[in-house]
Amino acid sequence: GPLQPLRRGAFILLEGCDRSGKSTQAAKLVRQLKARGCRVEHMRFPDRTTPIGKMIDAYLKSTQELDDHAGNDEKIFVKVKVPSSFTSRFSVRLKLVCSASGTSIVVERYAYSGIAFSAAKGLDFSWCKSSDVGLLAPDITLFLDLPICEAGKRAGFGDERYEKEDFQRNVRSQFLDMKHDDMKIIDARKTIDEIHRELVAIAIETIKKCATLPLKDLWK
Ligand code: FDM
Repeated sequence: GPLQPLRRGAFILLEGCDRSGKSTQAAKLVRQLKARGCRVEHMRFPDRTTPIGKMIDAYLKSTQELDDHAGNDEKIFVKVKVPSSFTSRFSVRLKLVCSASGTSIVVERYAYSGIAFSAAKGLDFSWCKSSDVGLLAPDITLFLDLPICEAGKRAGFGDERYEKEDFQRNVRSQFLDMKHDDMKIIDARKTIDEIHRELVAIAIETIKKCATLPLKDLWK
């Protein structure tokens, strides 16, 4: 018979402002996809368990100051010629490309967060974008959109450096400026289970649709 094309997994990205429910939904989504027999792994940026992630964690908790060009993300460390963002973010490409088994990944935050937060701090939008051109593009980006006044009422809001309502409003508008066909806006005011069902349906559709499609690069 004809050769079967290799099937790849999907790159499913969850984005959103702080306290929009990304971690809750990512964990539920991964569990549900596994229950349905999908091979799937969970990743997040920043990963606060890595050495650089620990510095970022301290920065976000305001216990350590970093230059803004250095504080915003792993990618920053390009500045000191340690391409850490690339090691960590390339791990996204490695996961998809090196698993002929077709493992999908559910990722919390990625280039859009880096750009939205950096631009909201006043850094030049094109500069923020430039180091992410050519990274692996998500197959779908699910933007969990919660009114900032609602986010402000959620437990823990304000614990970290960026959790201020005016700043988050700016971040949200930066995110929305990057809206494109592969970015879906999800109403994050709904219940956890309603959102979960919506995300599962989109994820399954994306996994089916992408299985034999080529990978894409961001902004190329
Ligand atoms: N953040 C996240 C950035 O400023 N730049 C980035 O590139 C990324 C990926 O780090 F305030 C910010 C966004 C948020 C914080 O918080 C991470 P969580 O709760 O770990 O997602």
